[in-house]
Amino acid sequence: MATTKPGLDLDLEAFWMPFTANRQFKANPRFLVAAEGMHYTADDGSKILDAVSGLWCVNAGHGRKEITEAVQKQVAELDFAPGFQMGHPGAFRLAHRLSEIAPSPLNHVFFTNSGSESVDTALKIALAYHRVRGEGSRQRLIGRERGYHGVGFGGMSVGGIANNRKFFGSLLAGVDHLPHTHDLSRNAFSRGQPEWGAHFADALESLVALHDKSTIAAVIVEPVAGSTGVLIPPKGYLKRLREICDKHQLLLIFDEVITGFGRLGAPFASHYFDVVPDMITLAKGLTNAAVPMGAVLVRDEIYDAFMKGPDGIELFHGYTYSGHPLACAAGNAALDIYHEEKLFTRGADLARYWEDALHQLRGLPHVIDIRNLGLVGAVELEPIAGSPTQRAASVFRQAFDKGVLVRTTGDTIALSPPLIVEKGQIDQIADTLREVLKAA
Ligand code: PXG
Repeated sequence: MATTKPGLDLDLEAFWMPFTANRQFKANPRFLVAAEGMHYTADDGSKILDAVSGLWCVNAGHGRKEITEAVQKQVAELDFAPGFQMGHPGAFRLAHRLSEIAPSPLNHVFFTNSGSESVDTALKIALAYHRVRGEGSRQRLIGRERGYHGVGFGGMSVGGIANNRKFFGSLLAGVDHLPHTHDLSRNAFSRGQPEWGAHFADALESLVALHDKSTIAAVIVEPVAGSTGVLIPPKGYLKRLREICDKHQLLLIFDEVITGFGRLGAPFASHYFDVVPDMITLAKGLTNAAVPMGAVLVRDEIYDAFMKGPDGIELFHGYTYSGHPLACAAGNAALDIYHEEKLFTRGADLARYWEDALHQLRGLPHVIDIRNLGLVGAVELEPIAGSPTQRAASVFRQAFDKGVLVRTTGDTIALSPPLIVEKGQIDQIADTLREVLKAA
């Protein structure tokens, strides 16, 4: 059956949309046709304020001319260069610049094309690292309940969102999970990091006792869990995870696909929380989302272990498009903007204003929690009995009709505007949500 989009002369059937209720969307399609700065333009010409940076990725705002021009120039000059046994300058330049921003000593960069690929790459590096240094029995990977690490088999396996796992068989063997840290009975309406809950990290000691450290390769967590609905780590939690990993020589991987590139008001969450992991996975803001790209930042010690091996290929892993010239051009141009406009720290300047604006929504009908850190925020709603997700879905639709794009996950409204957001626009986001929630 052909469904069509009136006015755009489009048949909607062929495109199987990702993470989308296809039938619902196609019955009532919403199209975006242009974007600039803080706004999308919908196909009816209306301007929509982007309160989620696209999908947490357009950190410097839309339609940045510097990035457009850099990509245009690159595609005309060198459209593609093989990345295996060949190089091009943009990839080395971008890797070097990333290593300068990264917390020391994460001085090496492996390029991928998405967050999912970054996660699978980091997990593979962790397994191979233990093997090349002579501890190949370390094969277990530990993730966390409610974690989101993309949709590859590795990321899905360490991830902890039931719907993303249950359809896809038995996943990777040898994976276990830490408990998540979300407890509304203790922490509802915390401003910034919750005071209570560092002890959730101690569950790692229990997993080490159960499996023995000699079987565990790595632990992966999002410093702030994004997709599952913005879960802020309790004070001291990440430091404690780091200590336990050190004690048992487990690699600690921070998945910073969302928290990277200024989202918390520091270049990476690792800086914000003052905890240095062994690897950091990146994507999204790396190119300001203009061209797909991901990366894994790797500690010296790990890279060096591979470089001491026999001559020849040190890591049998890579993608046709690892370090693609267009992605590198976009990445280099995005870094220029982040530095020139001081966007890595702008979130810190605005964090208090953002926090106050969101917490003013407390007391509105069905609001059971509000949480925030840097320029991330979430409003959790009481689900409609028997119809989970419907309340938030309705808020999403009404906010869109009033000109603000938010993101929902379960019954949580997630917010993460581009880092160029102005105070007046923060007010607009909060005012729109207030209007919609009053009637929810
Ligand atoms: N890790 C984390 C922490 C992510 O947030 C990925 C890995 C996977 O990245 P790719 O590029 O393969 O999608 C992500 C992606 C949402 C939402 O609204 C979040 C993501 C993607 C789409 C929607 O919560 N995060």
